[in-house]
Amino acid sequence: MTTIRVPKAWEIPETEVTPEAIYFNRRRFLKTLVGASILPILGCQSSSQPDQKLVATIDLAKLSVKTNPAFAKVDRPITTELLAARYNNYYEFGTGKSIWQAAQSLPTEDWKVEVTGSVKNPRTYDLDDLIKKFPLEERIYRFRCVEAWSMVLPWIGFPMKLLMAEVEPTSKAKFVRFTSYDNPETRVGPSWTLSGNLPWPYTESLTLAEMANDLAFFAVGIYGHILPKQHGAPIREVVPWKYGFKGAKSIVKIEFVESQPSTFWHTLVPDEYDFEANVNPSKPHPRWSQATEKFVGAVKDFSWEKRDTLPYNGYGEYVASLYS
Ligand SMILES: Nc1nc2c(c(=O)[nH]1)N[C@H]1C(S)=C(S)[C@@H](COP(=O)(O)O)O[C@H]1N2
Ligand SMILES: [Mo]
Repeated sequence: MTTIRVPKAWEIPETEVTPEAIYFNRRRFLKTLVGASILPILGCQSSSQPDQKLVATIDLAKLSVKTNPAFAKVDRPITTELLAARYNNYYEFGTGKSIWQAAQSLPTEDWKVEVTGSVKNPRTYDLDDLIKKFPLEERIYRFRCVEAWSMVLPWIGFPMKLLMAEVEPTSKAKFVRFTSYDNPETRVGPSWTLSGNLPWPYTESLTLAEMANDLAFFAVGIYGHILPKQHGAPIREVVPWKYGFKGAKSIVKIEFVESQPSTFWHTLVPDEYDFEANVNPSKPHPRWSQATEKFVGAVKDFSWEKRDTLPYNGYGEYVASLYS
């Protein structure tokens, strides 16, 4: 086996550092780490208008989506659309942040979501039915990745509790598990690490009390459009009081289960990615502090503005009682 030189931290452009991916990147996937940074790409854009290739054809405006007044504003600006659309974590499409083009190969036509397990009404939904069944609303939420960067994103979707009411989990159900789309033949992300095979497909889980919380949301759109593929089209979880990895993208299966299921990051590195993963400034990640975060705001002054991390990412009034 040939040895690949591991670059020192100061040799890696800041915007490409992906601490979550360190396990895959170190030896085998170094190339994606040192690829083009996001800054030159953004520099080519003369305005902050989104590239039409990034946005989908169905205009959610036609469905007269309104902003939920309870979640209409946060204390910082909404991240510029183009920036949010080109700085992503979606490891099925690569371990760097610039996966937006690779993600365009995700096949989203005729999408189905299977709801199964301990539920009274198991059912497979066509995505169109889901979108029509539940009233869509816009919510402006903070977003906090465990890697200590943050954004503010205008999601469109519906509260998870509406789906719960529809399918009726049984009294035995204690957790819900979300499974992302995965095709090992087209997946460009890694399939193994030094510690063994990666636990694909990507899975995440919540307790039923968390799923029933007002904040827990299924997003089918963002910035007024249906979700671009790199954000997890056509449907993803959004749980803003938890670190970003808890929000599985491109969901194909929702399963109600009786005991805590295995999940992707927690299986891979349990002491770095705990199951609960609530945003907590006073609980450092084993490899870095969580006391502050770098806020990705506007393109014109892309500056990684440093901010204090908020307990529960600022959503304590909604969720703190779940954990007392
Ligand atoms: N299927 C899948 N879902 C995923 C991920 C992933 O790699 N695969 N990455 C997670 C992580 S670590 C983060 S921070 C968010 C990023 O969401 P965004 O790219 O839409 O900002 O998606 C989460 N959901
Ligand atoms: Mo993340």
